[in-house]
Amino acid sequence: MENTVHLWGRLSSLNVRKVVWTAQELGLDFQRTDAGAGFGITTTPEYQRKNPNALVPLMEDGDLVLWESNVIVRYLCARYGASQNLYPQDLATRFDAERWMDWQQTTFNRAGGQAFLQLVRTAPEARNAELVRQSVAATEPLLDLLNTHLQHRNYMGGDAFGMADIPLGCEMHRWWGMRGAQFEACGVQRQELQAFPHVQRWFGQLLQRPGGRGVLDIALS
Ligand SMILES: N[C@@H](CCC(=O)N[C@@H](CS)C(=O)NCC(=O)O)C(=O)O
Repeated sequence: MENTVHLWGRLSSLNVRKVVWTAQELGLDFQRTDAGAGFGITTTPEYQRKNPNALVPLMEDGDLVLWESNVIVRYLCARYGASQNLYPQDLATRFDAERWMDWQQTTFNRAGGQAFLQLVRTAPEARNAELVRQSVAATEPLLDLLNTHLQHRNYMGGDAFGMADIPLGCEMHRWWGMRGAQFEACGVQRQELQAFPHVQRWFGQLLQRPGGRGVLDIALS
């Protein structure tokens, strides 16, 4: 099958990393153009005709244009992942994955976002330690929840790697890509990965996947 997938977005974005990892996981011969933030492009009328939100990522596959990162992950898995069963045909299994993907967007990402913005995107002298503290307080119960979920499962959906592992794996890359010392410099104590042993085992498996190269092994910026 000839691939025509074109992804737009800078790799410093978690949402772009998700779709790149998915395309790599599926072995697609895709094209990616850096866009967003310092790369621009998203401000052009041509781009905004395709994505009126002026955000990344954006995907084009032939005439189909999609934005919203998790939707792109779902589409790519459904369109190109049949042999890998990344988009489960069984409805109960599929919607179990869907729910975790929504949880990533609406719950985990919001909880962890401020720590990332403060510790990675804000100059040390301008950091707001209270926002970092609140972000840790919101995230650690979610890591506990994830740890319990993964206690009896290899992956988010059960025995096999599936589409829900990708967005949540990208969240782990962002959360654990921030160092304990950065939190401590703000006077905030963060629990380390070993405190969540099932998350640690699962994330360790994700880091081994060739499809995650260039995504799960890059520094945060
Ligand atoms: N819900 C959207 C969020 C997209 C989003 O907020 N993208 C950010 C990067 S993570 C962005 O485009 N920021 C502006 C820019 O890079 O120019 C999705 O999941 O795709």
